Amino acid sequence: MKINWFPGHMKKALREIEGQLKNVDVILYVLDSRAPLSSINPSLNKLTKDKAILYIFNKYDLSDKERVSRLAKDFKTQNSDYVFMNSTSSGASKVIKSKILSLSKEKLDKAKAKGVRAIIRAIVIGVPNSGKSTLVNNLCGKAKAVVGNRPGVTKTTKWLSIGDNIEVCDTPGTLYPNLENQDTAKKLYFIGSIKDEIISDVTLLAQDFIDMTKEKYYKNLVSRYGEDLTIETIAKKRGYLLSKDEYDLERASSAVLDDFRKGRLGGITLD
Ligand SMILES: Nc1nc2c(ncn2[C@@H]2O[C@H](COP(=O)(O)OP(=O)(O)OP(=O)(O)O)[C@@H](O)[C@H]2O)c(=O)[nH]1
Ligand SMILES: [Mg+2]
Repeated sequence: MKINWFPGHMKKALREIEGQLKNVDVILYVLDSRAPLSSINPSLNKLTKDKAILYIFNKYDLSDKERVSRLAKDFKTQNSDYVFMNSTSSGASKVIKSKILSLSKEKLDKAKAKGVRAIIRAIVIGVPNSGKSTLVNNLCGKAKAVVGNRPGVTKTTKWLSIGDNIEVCDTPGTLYPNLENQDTAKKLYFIGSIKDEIISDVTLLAQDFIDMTKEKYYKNLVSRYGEDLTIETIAKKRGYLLSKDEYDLERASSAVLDDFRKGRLGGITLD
């Protein structure tokens, strides 16, 4: 089974983002810290190339912090910076405002020299469900954008003022037309960026998740499921039955992925 999800609203959103990028000063690139490299959208690479970018390692609270700290170092360049973030924690976005202002220093200095007031425009982009709208609400200090724990909640772009002369644009989560790298596609599914309903073999994928993580995060898995890390054993141990002698593997699989997504396996980073 090939994993691919690129509905019409995403195609439209990519076009809208492309249009907006010409008028923005800073990109707030929201990465999911549980798979930050897989959260980079190759169809946006050309468009973001010469822009000031603040990479937001969001859902840092659910990740392997040591691993993420190491990966993040490569994201600081002359034109880009990064920050670790838990967007659900109130007030945590203060540092983002100050980084937006430092990345826009040239524009601010020019405006100051002319004696005019500059408006800094920042656009929030990232894969579905990475926490873009939650971050925007955190920056606003108010629940202005709709959020939800499933991919594809935001369907259109929306500009909001967050004070300090900064405006931010929330955008729909975007993937790309062809998820050729299925290793990346699987990781995006595990972190909840791909609609669950399009996945037909959850059992196979949940076993893949265990196999992908068991080397580095063996202790995390064993402390929740025991030594035998197969979906069948997990279904048996939990008493998930379809009938008297058939185990409900799908239920056990969904439970494993839900454990990961809710952070019940501890901090894990798949990249
Ligand atoms: N633990 C944790 N959860 C977060 C964080 N940021 C967002 N969430 C949760 O992630 C889920 C998705 O958040 P949204 O803000 O709707 O994500 P989005 O990127 O706007 O999603 P789309 O609009 O579908 O692309 C919600 O359940 C949030 O509460 C974070 O930093 N840590
Ligand atoms: Mg959203």
